Amino acid sequence: MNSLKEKIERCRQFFSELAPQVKDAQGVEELRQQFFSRKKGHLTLLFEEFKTLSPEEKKAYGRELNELKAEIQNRLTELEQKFQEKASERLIDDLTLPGRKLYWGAAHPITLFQREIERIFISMGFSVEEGPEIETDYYNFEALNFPPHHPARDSWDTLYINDKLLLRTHTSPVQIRVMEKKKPPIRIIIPGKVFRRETPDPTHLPMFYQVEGLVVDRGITFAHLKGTLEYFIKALFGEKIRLRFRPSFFPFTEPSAEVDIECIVCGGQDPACRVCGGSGWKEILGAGMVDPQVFKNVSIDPEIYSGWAFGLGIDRTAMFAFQIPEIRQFYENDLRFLRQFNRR
Ligand code: 2U9
Repeated sequence: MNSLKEKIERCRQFFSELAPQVKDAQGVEELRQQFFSRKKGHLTLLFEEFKTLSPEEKKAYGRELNELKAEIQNRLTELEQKFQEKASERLIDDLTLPGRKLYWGAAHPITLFQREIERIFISMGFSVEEGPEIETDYYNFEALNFPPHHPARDSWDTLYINDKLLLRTHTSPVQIRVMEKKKPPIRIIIPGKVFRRETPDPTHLPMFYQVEGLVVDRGITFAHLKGTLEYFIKALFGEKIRLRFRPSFFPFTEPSAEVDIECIVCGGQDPACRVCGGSGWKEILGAGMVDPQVFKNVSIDPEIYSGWAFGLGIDRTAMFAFQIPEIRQFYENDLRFLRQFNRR
């Protein structure tokens, strides 16, 4: 009779001849049965024989037999995986299967609001301009008539990249760049990201969106500013909304104004209103006649040309329009929040 050692070797040989002939998952299962079935499996029989050996012989063959078992099991697992992958490839190719549901992306609420603002100004003959988010001190401050010691230049407000470069704190540098290149008449709006050194809280973030506008031509007056902004606000908030202009100050405009609209949350009826603080008014934008010094900085003659400009925070205004108490909700990517604005 052959020794167990020879039988182990023949069993190994036999398996290595059969394994490459397997064609599918069913073949793998048949092969497994051939070697491991409880009564007649080749390996099962070898283990039965092993039990009858003397302790010395057991010592000699135990390890070899276990190694063979592990080899065969590993190879069977490999074959199983191979045929499983093939089967799933076939599933992907199967054109008769029902399709997978596609989730459509949708514009972000800030984008929707920005597009609405753009649409209104485009309807009045404005065009939309863009410019760099990384700026020089000259374009962000100096050209806009910010005195050297103006608090906005302080590193508490401005995110500096190095001595020369900073993240723009408003989109105004784009107006300077446009005026350097283009002669009046100019009618533009500039939406975009702006950056301030802020600690995040319910109404502040270090990055937010702004839209600014600029009109330059011969004979432009404060009446044009007032009429255009009134038309814009009524197009955005409805014909019936009341608004008021208050005097204000900005380094780049003179005279300057801030524009309030009536509180759409309480209509001025709630002395404890969280949105307007009980005043009944909500500040929505700043504006003014472009300071003659700003025109001189871009070689436009202020004796011939005049102009007006405005600035509005898109996030802040969208919060007011949609009655969102937390600016951070815009940037948390919570689909339950974002889907409320999906107008598809
Ligand atoms: C040039 C000349 C004038 C842009 C203006 C404002 C008033 C203003 C703020 C509103 C809320 C910024 O987002 S905010 O914090 N802006 O109040 N901005 S006038 O005036 C310019 C800009 C460029 C060349």
